[in-house]
Amino acid sequence: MTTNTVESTPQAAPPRVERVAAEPQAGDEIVVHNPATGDVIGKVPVLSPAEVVALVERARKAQKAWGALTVEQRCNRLAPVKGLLLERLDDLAEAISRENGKTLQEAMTMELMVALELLQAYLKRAPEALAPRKLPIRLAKHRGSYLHYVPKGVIGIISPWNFPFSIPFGEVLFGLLAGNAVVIKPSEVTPLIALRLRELFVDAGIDPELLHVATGRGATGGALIEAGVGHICFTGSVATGRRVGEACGRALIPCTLELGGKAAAIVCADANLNRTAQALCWGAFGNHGQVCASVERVYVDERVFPELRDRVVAITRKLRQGNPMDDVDVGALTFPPQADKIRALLQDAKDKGAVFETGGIPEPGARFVAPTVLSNVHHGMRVMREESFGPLMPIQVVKDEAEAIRHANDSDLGLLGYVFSSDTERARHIAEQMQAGTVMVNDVLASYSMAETPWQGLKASGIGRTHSDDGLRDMCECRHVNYDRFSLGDRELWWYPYSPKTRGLFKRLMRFLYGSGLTGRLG
Ligand code: TXE
Repeated sequence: MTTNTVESTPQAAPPRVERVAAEPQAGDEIVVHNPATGDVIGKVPVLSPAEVVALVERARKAQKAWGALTVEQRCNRLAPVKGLLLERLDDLAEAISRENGKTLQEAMTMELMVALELLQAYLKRAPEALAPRKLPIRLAKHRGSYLHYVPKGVIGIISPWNFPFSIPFGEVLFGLLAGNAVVIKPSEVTPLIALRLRELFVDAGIDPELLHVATGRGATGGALIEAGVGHICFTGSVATGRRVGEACGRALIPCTLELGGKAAAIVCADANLNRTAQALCWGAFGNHGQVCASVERVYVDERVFPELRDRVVAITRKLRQGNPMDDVDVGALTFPPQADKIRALLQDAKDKGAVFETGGIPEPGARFVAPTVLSNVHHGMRVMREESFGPLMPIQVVKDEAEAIRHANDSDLGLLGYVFSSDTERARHIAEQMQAGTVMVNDVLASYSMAETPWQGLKASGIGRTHSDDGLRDMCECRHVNYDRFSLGDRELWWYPYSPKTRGLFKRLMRFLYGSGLTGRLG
């Protein structure tokens, strides 16, 4: 029952499918900016479809030797990445902050620590998670069954700009642990940090041919899907996720889609309001609100609304915003078009009567959006229904928890949900009724850093999961072997020749096996 010398199923020749985005022009390049200052910080080439196919082919060749190692051997080879990452913490945090606009502290905690925890947990857990799994068989006791996990070949990762290090890092690590080679197509907004990520693995001794970065825009991502990879991990918007899912469907390859979120936080009357207010502020404004798990809307019991609002406003007013490399709490917006989306949502809310407790409508093209707390909001406003991906916290008052749950579930998205209550039993009961892939009680965002837990969306928030044992196994072909533990002679009873005698025997056997009560079974 060994999985390690088994080769991946060869992928069918890259299918000829309709292009999903415009073809790049020769010599095209991406100019990368520091979002806080507008300074140019680098340039990367836009790879053509032919160049992407060539990278996938090189990765596929390197995968043969890597996939033939045992999982333990792969863990040993990947172990030096941890030490090197620890050595490079400051350097990498600055690189992330410069390219993405998040504060240095967020680069440390939300990006680098997540990566370290994934390494620490899965360099140890991977052999067990990927070990063959025995299946219990009720009837055919003479046969045994097990599942075993074989690498898929080359994993294609299409990653976003909001967590340019930690998102592809987890997928690269799991892809490699599972015995695959990996090609990353990073966001065109933050491609430099993906190159630093590859450098980290290569400097730690991983074969450079096993991990490639295909820089480019949407068309390069489209080309990666069509280049003959065995699986696509995509994180990004719902609209692009649908296109990626369609393209994977045409290519008949599995995909993991991590899309948008509109996480609701339900605040019960018995919540610890001090902790709740702090959690909500960090959950709504952390990473400038550019988190698929961000607290995007709050439903608070009317009995505690005034006190919660006052606490939230007091915390928000103290937040220092500015250049993320300085000592601040909130950095810059990573993706300039985001300011227009936020403006539109806030204008709509204002027109419909929302009260701005803090912040306001940003200028067009703003690099910094002030953390904005809104009250007097309702579901007729876009800000309660569409993902803002900005530092906004609209708070709606509700009569009771039933109304809160109804509103929380009134969304096309279902990634994260949050419940605040001092009564854990009651909070868990509410959590179980929320339509979200993960619900956290009395905490926000942090389950992403708990490597063993799945990150998964319901509804339009996605398909599949990353992190966790299941996320690791998704990087493999799950194959089933059914074998004879001992022989029942030359033939099974249901084989040829058929006869009235065997039919009668099966009739009696079925009554005995599936009838109810002693008389039913013996009858
Ligand atoms: O995302 P896209 P963008 C949301 C956020 C943001 C919006 C747009 O609201 O304003 O998405 O951001 C690649 N085939 N989120 O434009 O388009 C693309 O090059 C294959 C939420 O950055 O989804 C990039 O690498 N790939 C999200 C990646 O897909 C294609 C995080 C994501 O790009 C492609 C980021 C195509 N046809 C943005 N078109 C979250 N859930 O956290 C684009 N790409």
